[in-house]
Amino acid sequence: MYLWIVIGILVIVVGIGAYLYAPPSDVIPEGDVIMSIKSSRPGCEESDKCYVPSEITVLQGGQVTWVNEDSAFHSVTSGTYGNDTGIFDSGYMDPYESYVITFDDAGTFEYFCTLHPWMAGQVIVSDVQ
Ligand SMILES: [Cu+2]
Repeated sequence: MYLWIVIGILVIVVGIGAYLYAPPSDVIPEGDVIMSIKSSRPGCEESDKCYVPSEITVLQGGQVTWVNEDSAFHSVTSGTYGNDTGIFDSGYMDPYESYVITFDDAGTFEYFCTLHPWMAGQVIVSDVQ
Protein backbone atom coordinates (compact mmCIF):
# COMPACT_ATOMS: atom_id res chain seq x y z
CA MET A 1 0.00 0.00 0.00
CA TYR A 2 2.73 2.46 1.07
CA LEU A 3 4.75 1.53 -2.02
CA TRP A 4 1.82 2.40 -4.29
CA ILE A 5 1.47 5.82 -2.70
CA VAL A 6 5.17 6.52 -3.29
CA ILE A 7 4.91 5.35 -6.89
CA GLY A 8 1.78 7.48 -7.36
CA ILE A 9 3.52 10.60 -6.03
CA LEU A 10 6.55 9.93 -8.24
CA VAL A 11 4.35 9.59 -11.33
CA ILE A 12 2.63 12.89 -10.54
CA VAL A 13 5.92 14.73 -9.90
CA VAL A 14 7.52 13.41 -13.08
CA GLY A 15 4.35 14.23 -15.02
CA ILE A 16 4.28 17.83 -13.79
CA GLY A 17 8.01 18.17 -14.47
CA ALA A 18 7.62 16.89 -18.02
CA TYR A 19 4.70 19.24 -18.57
CA LEU A 20 6.60 22.28 -17.29
CA TYR A 21 9.90 21.62 -19.00
CA ALA A 22 8.88 20.08 -22.31
CA PRO A 23 9.42 22.58 -25.11
CA PRO A 24 6.17 23.37 -26.89
CA SER A 25 6.08 21.32 -30.07
CA ASP A 26 3.99 23.80 -32.02
CA VAL A 27 6.35 26.78 -31.94
CA ILE A 28 6.84 28.22 -35.40
CA PRO A 29 9.90 30.40 -35.87
CA GLU A 30 9.04 34.03 -36.49
CA GLY A 31 9.76 35.23 -39.96
CA ASP A 32 9.83 38.50 -41.85
CA VAL A 33 8.84 36.68 -45.02
CA ILE A 34 6.86 33.45 -45.11
CA MET A 35 6.39 30.91 -47.83
CA SER A 36 2.67 30.59 -47.62
CA ILE A 37 0.53 27.48 -47.65
CA LYS A 38 0.02 26.09 -51.16
CA SER A 39 2.71 28.31 -52.67
CA SER A 40 4.00 25.09 -54.23
CA ARG A 41 1.08 25.29 -56.65
CA PRO A 42 1.04 27.76 -59.50
CA GLY A 43 -1.39 30.61 -58.92
CA CYS A 44 -0.02 32.18 -55.72
CA GLU A 45 1.79 34.74 -57.87
CA GLU A 46 -1.54 36.05 -59.16
CA SER A 47 -2.53 37.21 -55.68
CA ASP A 48 1.05 37.93 -54.57
CA LYS A 49 0.85 35.15 -51.95
CA CYS A 50 3.95 33.06 -52.69
CA TYR A 51 6.52 34.82 -50.55
CA VAL A 52 4.58 37.06 -48.15
CA PRO A 53 5.45 39.86 -48.47
CA SER A 54 7.15 39.44 -51.82
CA GLU A 55 8.97 42.75 -51.39
CA ILE A 56 10.67 43.74 -48.17
CA THR A 57 12.92 46.68 -47.32
CA VAL A 58 15.68 46.56 -44.71
CA LEU A 59 18.45 48.90 -43.70
CA GLN A 60 21.97 48.04 -44.76
CA GLY A 61 23.38 45.53 -42.27
CA GLY A 62 19.89 44.30 -41.44
CA GLN A 63 18.58 40.76 -41.47
CA VAL A 64 15.70 39.08 -43.18
CA THR A 65 14.28 35.79 -41.89
CA TRP A 66 12.27 33.52 -44.14
CA VAL A 67 10.06 30.78 -42.72
CA ASN A 68 8.59 28.01 -44.79
CA GLU A 69 5.00 27.70 -43.55
CA ASP A 70 4.03 25.42 -46.41
CA SER A 71 4.03 21.62 -46.28
CA ALA A 72 6.32 21.43 -49.34
CA PHE A 73 10.02 22.16 -49.77
CA HIS A 74 10.97 25.65 -50.92
CA SER A 75 14.15 27.65 -51.34
CA VAL A 76 15.33 31.23 -51.14
CA THR A 77 17.82 31.56 -53.98
CA SER A 78 19.32 34.79 -55.31
CA GLY A 79 18.49 35.84 -58.84
CA THR A 80 15.59 34.86 -61.02
CA TYR A 81 14.53 31.45 -62.29
CA GLY A 82 17.11 30.33 -64.83
CA ASN A 83 19.49 33.08 -63.77
CA ASP A 84 20.86 32.22 -60.34
CA THR A 85 23.21 35.02 -59.26
CA GLY A 86 24.95 32.86 -56.64
CA ILE A 87 24.81 35.45 -53.84
CA PHE A 88 22.72 33.33 -51.48
CA ASP A 89 20.87 30.04 -51.50
CA SER A 90 19.00 28.41 -48.64
CA GLY A 91 18.87 25.01 -50.28
CA TYR A 92 15.68 23.03 -49.83
CA MET A 93 13.87 24.27 -46.74
CA ASP A 94 11.73 21.78 -44.84
CA PRO A 95 8.32 22.80 -43.52
CA TYR A 96 8.76 25.31 -40.67
CA GLU A 97 12.46 25.65 -41.33
CA SER A 98 13.81 29.19 -41.27
CA TYR A 99 16.62 30.89 -43.15
CA VAL A 100 18.33 34.16 -42.21
CA ILE A 101 20.46 36.45 -44.34
CA THR A 102 22.30 39.57 -43.23
CA PHE A 103 22.48 42.15 -45.99
CA ASP A 104 25.69 44.14 -45.76
CA ASP A 105 25.45 45.73 -49.20
CA ALA A 106 22.78 48.16 -50.34
CA GLY A 107 20.82 47.33 -53.45
CA THR A 108 17.90 45.33 -54.72
CA PHE A 109 18.24 41.57 -54.42
CA GLU A 110 15.85 39.44 -56.38
CA TYR A 111 15.29 35.86 -55.33
CA PHE A 112 13.22 32.88 -56.35
CA CYS A 113 12.41 29.28 -55.47
CA THR A 114 14.40 26.68 -57.38
CA LEU A 115 11.47 24.25 -57.18
CA HIS A 116 8.61 26.56 -58.15
CA PRO A 117 9.40 29.01 -60.97
CA TRP A 118 6.37 31.19 -60.17
CA MET A 119 7.72 32.02 -56.72
CA ALA A 120 9.71 35.26 -56.77
CA GLY A 121 10.49 38.07 -54.36
CA GLN A 122 12.93 40.85 -53.69
CA VAL A 123 14.79 42.43 -50.81
CA ILE A 124 15.53 46.12 -51.04
CA VAL A 125 18.49 47.07 -48.86
CA SER A 126 18.59 50.79 -48.26
CA ASP A 127 21.74 52.75 -47.67
CA VAL A 128 22.61 53.79 -44.13
CA GLN A 129 23.21 57.53 -44.31
CU1 LIG B 1 8.88 26.82 -53.73
